[in-house]
Amino acid sequence: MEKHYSGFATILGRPNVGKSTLLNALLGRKISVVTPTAQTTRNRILGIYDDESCQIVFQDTPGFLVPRDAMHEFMVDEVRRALEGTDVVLFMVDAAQGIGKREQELCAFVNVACGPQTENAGIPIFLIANKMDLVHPSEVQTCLEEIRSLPFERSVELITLSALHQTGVSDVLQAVKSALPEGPKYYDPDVLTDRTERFLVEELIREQAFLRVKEEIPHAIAVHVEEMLDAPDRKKVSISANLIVERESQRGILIGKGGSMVKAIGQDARKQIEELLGRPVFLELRVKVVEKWRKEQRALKELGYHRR
Ligand SMILES: Nc1nc2c(ncn2[C@@H]2O[C@H](COP(=O)(O)OP(=O)(O)OP(=O)(O)O)[C@@H](O)[C@H]2O)c(=O)[nH]1
Ligand SMILES: [Mg+2]
Repeated sequence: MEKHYSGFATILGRPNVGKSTLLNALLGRKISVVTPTAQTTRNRILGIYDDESCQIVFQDTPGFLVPRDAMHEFMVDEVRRALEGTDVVLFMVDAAQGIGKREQELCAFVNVACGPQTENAGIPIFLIANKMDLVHPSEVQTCLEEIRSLPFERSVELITLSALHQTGVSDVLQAVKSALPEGPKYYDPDVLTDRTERFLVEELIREQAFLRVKEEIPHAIAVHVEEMLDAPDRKKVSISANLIVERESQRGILIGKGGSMVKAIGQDARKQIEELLGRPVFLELRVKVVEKWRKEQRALKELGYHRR
């Protein structure tokens, strides 16, 4: 029988470098939400690639940051746990932005997490230079030299990519495939993610809200699906969800003039959800205030930001 390879490949990087865009491009399906706002992803999300000879469990992670509240601490914890038992690390940087303090910190973090005394000792690390489409051809060499200068404590292979334009995605796939250990399928070949439909629905609603508000407001938004009911003939799904913010003023913004904002969010989220579920959706959205939910463990837990 032919050999089968499998394992976990963890995508890491500071916020906004394009991790979730890469996950979706690798799978050819939208699993993880993407917005121009940094700190869009808050949970570790698995996306499972499967073919005859291998199964790769890609992990999208929240952008690496210095925590300022309990929400951030959860996010960094998700990154830490994603590294536990991973087989490959995909360290992503935004080539157009170059190397900053955050990359240096993340590099140090990876050096420790994959150090010689750890269970990750010796696992392959790929350095992924994303957003190459934004780098002027005359700058490419200098840009890649800077990225290569990151002080990893082992040799790393550099791969250039534009996740948005899907160039270089197959190189990432090939590199991971060739780095995987022999092993069985961990998931049924039909399974695409470890996440429930309910979670994906909440994310799609949050994505639409993020796309419409600016500055600090996106970070104060969470989404909670209260009810998701299939019609008896399974032809339609009724979803009732809350958009949660921290303050009355934010609630006003999300509701918008005469309810126009929440209506627009609902309309676009509904289209996305229908695509996900493959059937018509009735979506009822309300905007609720939960003061300081980002700082309180109980609220975080209720909103799904806790260890699973
Ligand atoms: N020009 C360009 N933009 C990209 C590329 N990849 C991603 N983007 C854009 O960069 C922004 C952030 O992308 P995400 O995939 O959400 O980034 P992320 O690393 O998952 O961000 P967080 O979840 O916040 O950590 C979005 O507006 C993407 O469309 C790329 O290759 N080129
Ligand atoms: Mg993301």
